[in-house]
Amino acid sequence: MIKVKTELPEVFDSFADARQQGFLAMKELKDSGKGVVGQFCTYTPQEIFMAADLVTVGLCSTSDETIKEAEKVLPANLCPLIKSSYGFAITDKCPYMYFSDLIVGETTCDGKKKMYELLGETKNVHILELPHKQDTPEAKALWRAEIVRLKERVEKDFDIEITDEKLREAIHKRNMERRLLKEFYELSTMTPPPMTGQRQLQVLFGSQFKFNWEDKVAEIQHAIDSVRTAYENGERTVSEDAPRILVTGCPMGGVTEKVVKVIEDAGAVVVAYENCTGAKQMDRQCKEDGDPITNIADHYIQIGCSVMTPNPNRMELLDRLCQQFSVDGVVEMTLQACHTYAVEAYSIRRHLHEKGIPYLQLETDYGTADIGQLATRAGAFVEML
Ligand code: BJ8
Repeated sequence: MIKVKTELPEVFDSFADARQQGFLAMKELKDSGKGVVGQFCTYTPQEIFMAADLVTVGLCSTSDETIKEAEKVLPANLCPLIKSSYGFAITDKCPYMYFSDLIVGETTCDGKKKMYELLGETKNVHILELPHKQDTPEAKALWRAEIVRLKERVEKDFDIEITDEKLREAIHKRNMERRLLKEFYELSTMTPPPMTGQRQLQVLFGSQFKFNWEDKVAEIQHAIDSVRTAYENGERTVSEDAPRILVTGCPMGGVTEKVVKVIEDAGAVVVAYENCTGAKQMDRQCKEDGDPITNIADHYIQIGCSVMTPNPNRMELLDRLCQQFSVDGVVEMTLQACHTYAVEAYSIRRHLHEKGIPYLQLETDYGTADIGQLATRAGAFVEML
């Protein structure tokens, strides 16, 4: 018998508040003497920190709480992710930023790159020089050298040796984490999907703030098992007729969940995320045999972010996910003043148009004033699917 509207709360709730709950866990880790590395970007190879037995935490902010303060220094017409992150740094309002012994930035977009210069005036910052091409020998050599430079910086700052063996073990662990998160979001290939896109996002976003690796993989496995069992028992949370949406674009979490909410309030369901909160970072495995530094470098440089030129890997992943998740439409979320994603939106729209897949671009910021407007546009889009 089909039972409708089971929300499986116990599985999702531990992820829903993970960022908030992680503050206490982070303080306890610091008190126990653990070193902490804060990072902003999916290109940052967490394996290096894991091999050094350090805790890694994502620092990208997801609320507008500190934007006013940041705008005293940064231009108002700048991406909210950059302004908010900088605002949390200068106001010491983010415990993760506060507890980070080392902050790793990267030369992805111009706004972040220049913000890191200012951040370096008050924090211990290391910048990874990310090439913006993926396949030339020069870009690969530069990026491998940057991974070595990061490893050496971590060894120096934390007075620890990172061996190849520890790196291989870290690659293996990160692969397992990626595999499990991928298995989790792939549950939504089913029709109807076993969870809403809001629930899926809670796990993908919240898993970043689980700092004990063993506990994290156990919780993700538990989420997979619980969702699957409930589905097999006939429980349904989503209507079979709900149009299936893939979300692409800038990273999500926190206040930008509003975009998923307006799509789902309009009667559709988000089944997949082709962004840094979702498939962009979980889709591929890092090679485990051979030189671990080369494997790490080769793995990370292939991430299909719009800062790359050209950026074929994004199209490849997008195509594959659209097919695998039987997608009816694609919604791209771009953050205001994110030039690389905004410009690339044209190519994504054209590419999907050629494949006959409807596309909508929604530009937003970290405020809530535009929710009505977003709802109107999402509603019109879902209605025509
Ligand atoms: S790999 S998506 S996490 S750079 S900060 S580019 S929104 S203007 S976040 Fe990103 Fe790494 Fe790419 Fe992923 Fe635009 Fe804002 Fe820049 Fe941003």
